[in-house]
Order: sequence, then structure tokens, then C-alpha cells
Amino acid sequence: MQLPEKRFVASFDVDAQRTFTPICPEELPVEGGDRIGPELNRQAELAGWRLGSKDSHSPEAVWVTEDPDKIGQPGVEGDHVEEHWPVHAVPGTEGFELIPGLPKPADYDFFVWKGVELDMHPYGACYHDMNERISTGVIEWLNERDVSHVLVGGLATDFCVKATALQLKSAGFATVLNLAACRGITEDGVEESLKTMREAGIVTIGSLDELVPAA
Ligand code: VGL
Repeated sequence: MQLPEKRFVASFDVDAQRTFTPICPEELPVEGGDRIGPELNRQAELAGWRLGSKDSHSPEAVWVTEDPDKIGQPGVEGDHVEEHWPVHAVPGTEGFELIPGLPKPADYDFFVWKGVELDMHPYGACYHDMNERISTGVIEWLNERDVSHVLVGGLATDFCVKATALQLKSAGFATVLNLAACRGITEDGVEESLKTMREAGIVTIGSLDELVPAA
């Protein structure tokens, strides 16, 4: 895919947090999640803007479960929560921190903290709620700068990355999912989410070699 001038390209590090890596085995470890930092940094070099997001959850959230059979399963009461999860991404803990090698949130051009309310657990980083009514400002921010292309990576492919990529695509951005810059929770979930993303018109690439930067 041919990329336009850098100022029209953004890269997005979705929830690239230690909670989704083997660094935090008690939270939601995703195999290899701690190794995507260098690829996210390479991806960011092709873009004029770098955006990021973090899950920011209370240990008292309504979806919290310690029951392994419930993890990832629906059945939580509430309009803005879909599945049960173990405690994860709690501000002040290691799991909340970005994975090794990434900038600090303050050094990004735009950053989203999401899932702060006890009864809201959005997956996508563009809206705070599941009905996609309350914007986090990402789409407006990108539109204000006439960004046309967004390169997406992060954790996890089958949840927050997928949801964010679909929201960006629906908002009209040419959206590229860089598979080398993400990892997923389950193999089946990743297969299924790649299918959904491709059907929506998202371009999936195996490596950045498939992108041609502007001359
Ligand atoms: C995520 C499961 C639960 C994600 C967040 O960031 O993909 N997955 N919470």
C-alpha cells in the first residue's frame, strides 16, 4: 500500500500495556505481548502523529471475576460491559504501564485512558461507551489534522485492537492493521477478528515492508 506524506498518517498503539503480557501472569497475559515495542516504534516512524491508549480499570469494576470459567464470558449486568475479566490495568500497578521500549504517555501526540467507570469496559479506543455515542476525541483530533491513514498495532488483536481498527475504518480512515505489531488472546479469536476486519475493508499487513512511504 502506498502511504501519503507523513503528516496525513497516524500510528496508534492500542493498549500496549504490561497487563496483557507475560510480565503480569495474574492479569491477562498474551504470549509475546511484551515483544511488540520495537515494531510499534518502527510503525510510528512512518507516521507524522503517534496516538496511544491505555485500559485504566478499578479493581472494583462490575466485570471483575476470579473464576477462571467466567473469564472472557458474557453475562455481566450493564449496557457498557460485555465480558467478565480478571482485575487488570489498575493505575499505580505494573500492569498499567506501557510495555518496555515505548515512549511515556506524555510523549505521544494524543492519548486515551479508557474504562475508568466501574460499569463501562469499552474495547475500542474511539468511544467510551459500547453504543459509540461518547467520543474519546480520537476521530475529531485526526480529522482536524486531515489525517487519512492510520497504522494500528497493540494488544490484544481479538479485542481492543479489532474494535479500535473497526471504529477508525467506520470513521472513514484508511486503516492498516500491522500484524507484526499486535498479539491476540486466542488463535480462533484472532482468525475470526481478522476476517471481520478484512470484510470491513481494513488492510492487514504481515510487516511494514508491505507499505510504500511517500517519496
Ligand atoms: C482487552 C480483554 C479485556 C484488550 C481488554 O485490550 O484487548 N482484552 N480487556
